Amino acid sequence: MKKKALIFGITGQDGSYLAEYLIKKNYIVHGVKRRSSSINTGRVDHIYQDPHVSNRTFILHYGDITDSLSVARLVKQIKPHEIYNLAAQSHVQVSFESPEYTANADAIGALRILEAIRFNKLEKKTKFYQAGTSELYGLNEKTPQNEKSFFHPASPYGVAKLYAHWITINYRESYNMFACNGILFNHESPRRGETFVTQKIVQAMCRIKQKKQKTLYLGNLYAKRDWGHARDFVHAMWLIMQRKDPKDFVIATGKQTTVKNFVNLVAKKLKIKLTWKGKGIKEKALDQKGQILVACDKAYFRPLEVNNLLGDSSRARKILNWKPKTSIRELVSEMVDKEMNETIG
Ligand code: NAP
Ligand code: G4F
Repeated sequence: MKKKALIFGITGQDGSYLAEYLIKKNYIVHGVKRRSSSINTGRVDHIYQDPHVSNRTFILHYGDITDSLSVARLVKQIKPHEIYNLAAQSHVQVSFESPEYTANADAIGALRILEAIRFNKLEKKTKFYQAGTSELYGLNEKTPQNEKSFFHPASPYGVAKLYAHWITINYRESYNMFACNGILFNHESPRRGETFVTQKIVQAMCRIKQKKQKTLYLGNLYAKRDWGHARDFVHAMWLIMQRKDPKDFVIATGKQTTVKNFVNLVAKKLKIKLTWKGKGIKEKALDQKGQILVACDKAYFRPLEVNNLLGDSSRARKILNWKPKTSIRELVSEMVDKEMNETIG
């Protein structure tokens, strides 16, 4: 019998890679998409199967993580072996603008799924994965961060995810459920949303190369992130769910890069020569003709910044035998190639 997985957040970056991965592993994948006025399935269109096809392995359902009834109905109807909760308002800066919605989706969303498993009496059948985040460490800058490092979230997003983290552990301990957290550090890909810094840099630098844009405006150039590839990270999610006993795992590359260095890596790949000048908000990068290609804009600085993230994933490497396959240079190369191929013409 094929295993059934239910993915909340199927239309997102990770949801699309995870769905591909599970289909290859012979699962039937059910995914939850939100109703939207414009089409939001671009990342999964290539695996879409028409409802009239028999024995479908990829099935989409309407639902919303903020709507308890839809969550409960889907869990009851599908009775999945594995549920992956990847649904979230996932943008840290946006969470300062929409803190209440972020709490509803990112914190209570996890609770809604856990409760649906419990009151449908699926505790023994259904495993639950919660998409946790390195944003939990926030102001705890003691690196590298691992499963034992303390949490000090620094945004409404981080605080909401902290609730989701602990409610997952609470249901595991209270009801003996297989419920676990992946504490994932930043992971990117050509499918990354356009307002996250890596994709924003890639898209703008490609447009600058093609003379379609003059300047890229950024916020804090000195934030340090541990950036991996989403494809490698969804593999870790699946491994976490295959264990006999539920456990929480940090997933990270263990290598750190600043935002500024990410700009340099993209510029290098595109053969754009940058010269950095100035300090603070006045810092900028010029091309050989003295044109400003990169500048800072205070609109992109956050009320509170997470400066220093670097993960120690030795537990995952030891117990799950997981390690990242993609280097940051390969990640940049793949993102730039995809963008250039799509926009050339
Ligand atoms: P993403 O691209 O922003 O995808 C988020 C997904 O959640 C989308 O499918 C989105 O639907 C869906 N969603 C948002 N609100 C929803 C709601 N109310 N009901 C149902 N679905 C909703 O995020 P991602 O990068 O794939 O990340 C996946 C998960 O991992 C998120 O929970 C994120 O917080 C967490 N995480 C990400 C990273 C990272 O570096 N990528 C690191 C650590 C943790 P629409 O397409 O309709 O917007
Ligand atoms: O790409 P970012 O917006 O990602 P951030 O805030 O690290 O959050 C991402 O990773 C988390 C895991 O640690 C996830 F939980 C979360 O869902 C999301 O996927 O920003 C990265 C860094 C920040 O320090 C930000 O201040 O880049 C800095 N930055 C500088 N200029 C900018 C910009 N970020 C954005 N989005 N846009 C800018 O113009």
